[in-house]
Amino acid sequence: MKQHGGQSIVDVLQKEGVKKIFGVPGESYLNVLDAIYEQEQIEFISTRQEGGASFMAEGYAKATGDVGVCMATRGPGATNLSIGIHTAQQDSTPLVALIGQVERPFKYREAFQEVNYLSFFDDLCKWVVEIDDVKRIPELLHRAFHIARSGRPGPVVVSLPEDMQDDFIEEVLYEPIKLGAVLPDENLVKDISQQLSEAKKPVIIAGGGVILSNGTDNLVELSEKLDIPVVTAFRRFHAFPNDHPNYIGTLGIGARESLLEYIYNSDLVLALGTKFSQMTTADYTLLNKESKLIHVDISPDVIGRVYNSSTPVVADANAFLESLLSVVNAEEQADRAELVKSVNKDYVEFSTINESEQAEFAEMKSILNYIQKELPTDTIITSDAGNFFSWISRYYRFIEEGMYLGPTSGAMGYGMPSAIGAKLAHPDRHVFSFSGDGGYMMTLQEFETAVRYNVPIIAVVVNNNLYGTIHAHQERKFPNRSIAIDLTNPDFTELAKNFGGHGEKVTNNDDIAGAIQRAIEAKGPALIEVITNPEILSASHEASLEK
Ligand SMILES: Cc1ncc(C[n+]2csc(CCOP(=O)(O)OP(=O)(O)O)c2C)c(N)n1
Repeated sequence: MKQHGGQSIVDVLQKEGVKKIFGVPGESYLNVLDAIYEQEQIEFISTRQEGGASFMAEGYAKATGDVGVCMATRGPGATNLSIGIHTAQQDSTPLVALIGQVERPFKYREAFQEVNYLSFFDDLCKWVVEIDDVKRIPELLHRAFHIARSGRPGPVVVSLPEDMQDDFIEEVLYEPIKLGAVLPDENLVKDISQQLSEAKKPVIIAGGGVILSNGTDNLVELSEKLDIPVVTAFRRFHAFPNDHPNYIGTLGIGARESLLEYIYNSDLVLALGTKFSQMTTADYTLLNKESKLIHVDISPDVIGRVYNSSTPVVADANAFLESLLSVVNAEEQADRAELVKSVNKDYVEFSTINESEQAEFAEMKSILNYIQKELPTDTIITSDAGNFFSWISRYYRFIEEGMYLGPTSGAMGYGMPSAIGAKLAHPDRHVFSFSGDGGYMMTLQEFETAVRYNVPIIAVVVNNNLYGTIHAHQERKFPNRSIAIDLTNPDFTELAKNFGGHGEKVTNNDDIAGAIQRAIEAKGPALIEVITNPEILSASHEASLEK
């Protein structure tokens, strides 16, 4: 049977199991849209800006563990889309971005909206491919999915010249490429088991690779068998249950000094599926050159990039854990029980919320406390970058099926669109996004997308009328010389209502429970504006004032 290019593209997407595409429609890919019209498996979620679309696809991918798909038209659409592509790259999230391109005979003339994607996206993703022959759609598009999800996952950009989509091909038999797990060398695993059993002060750093490979249960078992404490990498909280007695906290912004000291002085570090980002490593100061480092990652490119590991292992994190569990002997371990207890105690003290009597403002910790205590443990939290995040990082405990989706890229504007992606993936779970007033205003138009598709997210906007993080940086570096940080805002409550959603304002702690319950009962998109004390810059600042 003959298909035009658009039909062939949609055929591949169906075979890859795609259910949602997030994008802004454009005239450069009408054939693809028309082919989507013809079928039922894939829903096109039409967003208000391509940045929102790429964040939704990225959040959807993180929430499902499979490839997210977004779409944009030529130049202006493509450049708008790029923020989510950068985030997927830094976060190792599998994403395929399909982008329309100018007609093949018009290329290289700076034709209408022309951008050379090969150079533009070169540093932003794993692979950029332009399909200029309709016959190669099945081969190249399946390969795009394969590259996005294999090895260290990441984004792939697929450029689709408009006229190529008009060409016809015979339907081609070509199937998705599915790989088995990358297994570790057995002898190496035995050696590692020996090293771990002898270590006096070891630590396990759990990164995104543990989440992507579904390795959390095996990591819990290993940590219990060997009595080794576990720390999570920046914004990878749910790689390990935060209420486990072997959990000792998270790395990144606001990591406690005693935790950094503990890791620096460890004699053996087992790093699982982490790239040792600048944030995770506190500007590359995390590890001591004397410590042994067993670095397990699915990608050889990651190994040795930041730290020279004494035992490098190329393997899928979960496959490695399974292999290690089959050889470790729980009886033959150095005695570490007291050590684990004391570092965990330190974490629990640091992260326990003292209930507050504060009546003048609402407090982030009281909101988090409510969600944590009153809502199911599988609640999903997403966030932007911003100072308000320091409370999530310090106080919220991700346990059982609980999930955090946040940009390790530090992209503002991520929280609410990614929550939409997550809620579409898990309609029966509560999904809260947290943003500052600065970040929320970067993608607020996507609240309308949530209303149009009736996606009942709860968007929490922490309003201090300030680019607070930058204010805090300025106070540290150039005290009393604030510039460019003051904001005025619309009435967020009215804004949400104008969009057709539910909105309310929380000005003190007593309002929190009612506001969250009403937001849930609204059964549609809801916004809760939270008025916090603008004098308090972060969770650590607040904690220092309480002392
Ligand atoms: C897209 C983007 N632009 C700029 C920045 C730099 N930046 C980091 S935090 C921040 C201010 C955040 O303000 P807000 O969202 O109101 O949160 P707050 O820090 O006040 O809690 C800025 C401008 C960024 N991280 N991302």
